[in-house]
Amino acid sequence: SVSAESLQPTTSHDFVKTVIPKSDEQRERIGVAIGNNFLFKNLDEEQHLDVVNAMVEKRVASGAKVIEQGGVGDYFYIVESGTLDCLINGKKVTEYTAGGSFGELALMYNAPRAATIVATSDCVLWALDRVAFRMILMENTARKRRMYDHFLSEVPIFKSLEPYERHKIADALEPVQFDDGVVVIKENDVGENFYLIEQGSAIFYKTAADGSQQQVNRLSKGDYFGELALLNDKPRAATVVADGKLKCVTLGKKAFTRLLGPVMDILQRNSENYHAVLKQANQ
Ligand code: 1OR
Repeated sequence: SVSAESLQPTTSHDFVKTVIPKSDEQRERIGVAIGNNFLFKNLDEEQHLDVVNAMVEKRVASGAKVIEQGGVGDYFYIVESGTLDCLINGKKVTEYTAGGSFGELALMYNAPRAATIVATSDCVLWALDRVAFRMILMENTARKRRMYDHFLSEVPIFKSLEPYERHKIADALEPVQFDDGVVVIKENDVGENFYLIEQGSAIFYKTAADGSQQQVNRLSKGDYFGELALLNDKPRAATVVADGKLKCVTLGKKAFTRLLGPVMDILQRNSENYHAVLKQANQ
């Protein structure tokens, strides 16, 4: 179980900032690697500098074990390049590529490593030690996971996911709000984001043959939209308008593809229902 104490961040007065000297080229590469990772998104300038200073470059050869299940947590890792497998009790549960990160759990909860991580090609990793991780990243990460835990567990398409898979989604979510009548998505635009409704509702319109706007759907809390254009690489199939104040969380296209892999089948299957709905609307 998770004790409240283990989630206390390391306090600033007992924290000596780690500074590992780096070349400009290394600093630039860290910038790119963490720019691809959501956990680092809301850092201020000083925190960003602290992270860059504290990181250690680790080059590992294909086949090397980076983390061993049951071991003690020392570092949190971000992948600059290469690929790694994550195994629990010898069974592969997920994999990581550039921009991915792992090894936060043991540092957050003072727990043994929950999984083994093995390089499946030569990798360049950036490692952040436990003190720096707890000081700079833990609070934000834990807050976000706590904040979305309940909501995501009640979203029908995510019901089949492991709690940890929902945590990774929580890391990547960004809140957005729309006032009554605001257009969230415009028919025929290029799709960039996927949306989940946290509060309020949205109305869906399609342009009819005579050019008029026809209402085709209305969705509310726990429903999602914006997946079609991302699934099929097609223009937006409908216009979406906030009906009253609308609170959503969104995932960008990259995160959508990476994190929703396990529910792609369900999304595809559900999208076939649209044809039936549309047929009805056009009658
Ligand atoms: P860690 O510090 O425990 C191993 O070191 C890391 O593997 C762990 O942090 C996570 O970053 C990562 N359950 C637990 N840890 C996982 C999981 C996972 N996947 C990756 N890690 N599950 C797999 C979900 C697809 C849940 C299995 C029940």
